[in-house]
Amino acid sequence: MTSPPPSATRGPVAAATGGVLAAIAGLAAGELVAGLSANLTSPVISIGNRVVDAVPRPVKDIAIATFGTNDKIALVAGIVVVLVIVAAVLGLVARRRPRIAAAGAAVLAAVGVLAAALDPAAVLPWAVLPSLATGLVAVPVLLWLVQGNLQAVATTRRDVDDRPFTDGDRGTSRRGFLVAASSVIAGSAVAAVAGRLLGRRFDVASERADLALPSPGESAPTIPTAGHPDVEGLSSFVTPNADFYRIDTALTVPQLSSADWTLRIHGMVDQEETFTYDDLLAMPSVERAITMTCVSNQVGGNLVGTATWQGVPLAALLERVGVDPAADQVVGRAFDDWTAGFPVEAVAERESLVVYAMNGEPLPEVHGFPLRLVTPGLYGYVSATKWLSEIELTTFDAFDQYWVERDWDQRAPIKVMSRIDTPVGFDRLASGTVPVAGVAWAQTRGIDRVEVRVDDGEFQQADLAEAVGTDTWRQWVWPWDTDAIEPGRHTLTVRATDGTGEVQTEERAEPFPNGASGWHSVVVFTGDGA
Ligand SMILES: Nc1nc2c(c(=O)[nH]1)N[C@H]1C(S)=C(S)[C@@H](COP(=O)(O)O)O[C@H]1N2
Ligand SMILES: [Mo]
Repeated sequence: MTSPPPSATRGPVAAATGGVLAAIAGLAAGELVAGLSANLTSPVISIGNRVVDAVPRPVKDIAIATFGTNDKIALVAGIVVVLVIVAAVLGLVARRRPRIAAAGAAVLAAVGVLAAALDPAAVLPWAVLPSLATGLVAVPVLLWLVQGNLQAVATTRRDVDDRPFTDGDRGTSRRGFLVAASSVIAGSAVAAVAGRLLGRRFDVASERADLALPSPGESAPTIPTAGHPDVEGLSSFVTPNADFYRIDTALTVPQLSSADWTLRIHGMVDQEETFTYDDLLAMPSVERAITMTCVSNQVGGNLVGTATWQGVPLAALLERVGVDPAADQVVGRAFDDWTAGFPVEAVAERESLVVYAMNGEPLPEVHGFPLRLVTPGLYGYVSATKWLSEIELTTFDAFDQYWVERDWDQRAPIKVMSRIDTPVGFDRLASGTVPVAGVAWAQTRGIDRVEVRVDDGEFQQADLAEAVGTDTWRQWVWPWDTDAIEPGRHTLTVRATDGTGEVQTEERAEPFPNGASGWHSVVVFTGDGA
């Protein structure tokens, strides 16, 4: 029973390439189908979204520590790399085991189908169509590129053409492969570009640009110039929308139309109610200056920003639905089932807002268009649901929000924190007086004092800019006479005291589970040695 192993129809390089091209063709088909409706997502993004929700916290921490806010790009790139490797292997397998390779490709597509079907934002059954298209294209293309015909799948291992190629065959075969491969590449490019162009129809950018906002019943305080010392390198008091940090679990920027947007308030209420975007715009609104902070912000980090936010006080909406006194948690739910929850008392005490405008513009897409929640003094993960579609009244016992399910703290008030914006680390300073300046925040308590020290010296009081309110950061400057100190390497350290007298702790803590703590320091060089 010794029959020689059948020879391959393609060389290994061509076969592996064929596998990868089949994957590309499949994904391009998925992209094309995804472009047909606003509710469809391409397979890689569907899989990526499920990975984001599923990875255990330590893995996520490592990813964020390594890639920072590029973690999304890293994840998508990682998925693509794995896919390319698996596709190449399937190409090699397809030389002798076309059925197994076809089955493997079908399983990959099925992973996409499953990922799309499990997406909480999925509109079923349509959501599985892009991944289905990927499989329906990838499998035949794989067989065609590697085996030269689609019937290969009906052959058994024994049937595979085991006639050794003659030189002439090889030439023909190679030419045939190149022609087939080129047409697959061209077809894929057309499909992918067409899919992207079609998908643009659902971008909300132009709709957003055309929206007219009502003027707020109460405007945010104008920022007194004294609130913003004129020091080069100091953050602007109001963070422009384009510079405002972005943190969320969405791999692509959701494109959600305000035209058919609704906000449903339900759960432990007397009478649930659903508001349209226009309903909310028609209600009395307020505009507030509020500094928002991410719990993942490191000491000295930039996941913090200040904006004016316009919207409807949540208290007014809750009054309409009537809250069951037994409810102790307000949960904001996004279109994709992401959730943030905070104490019911915070709604009135901190003034939670259902927000539709940021710095005088409709909310940018990345910051939650068309609606989001903002609550002063609570880290974003418990308070600031973007792309807000539901508010549910419940209890802390009954429901764990997204990040609480992943072990972060249930209650997360923002810690008092200060940051040196200028000079920056390793600056070489000119002689004379150098302004050391930065920001300090303890939202809802306000900042009462900021102190700076040089090396291990005494803390010196910095000049505080006028407070705009207790919900925003406060800017500070400390003029440093660098001639009064020995030239060389020095460490500047800052600490703040909040409105309740609490002094920012020196004790270092990592962001997990309730926010980083510790003093921010920068090392600089002074004097002639500079
Ligand atoms: N839907 C949704 N909303 C979300 C998040 C998210 O992942 N999904 N992240 C939250 C976190 S952790 C923070 S810090 C803030 C950040 O808001 P920004 O991106 O507008 O700065 O949004 C919050 N709202
Ligand atoms: Mo966050």
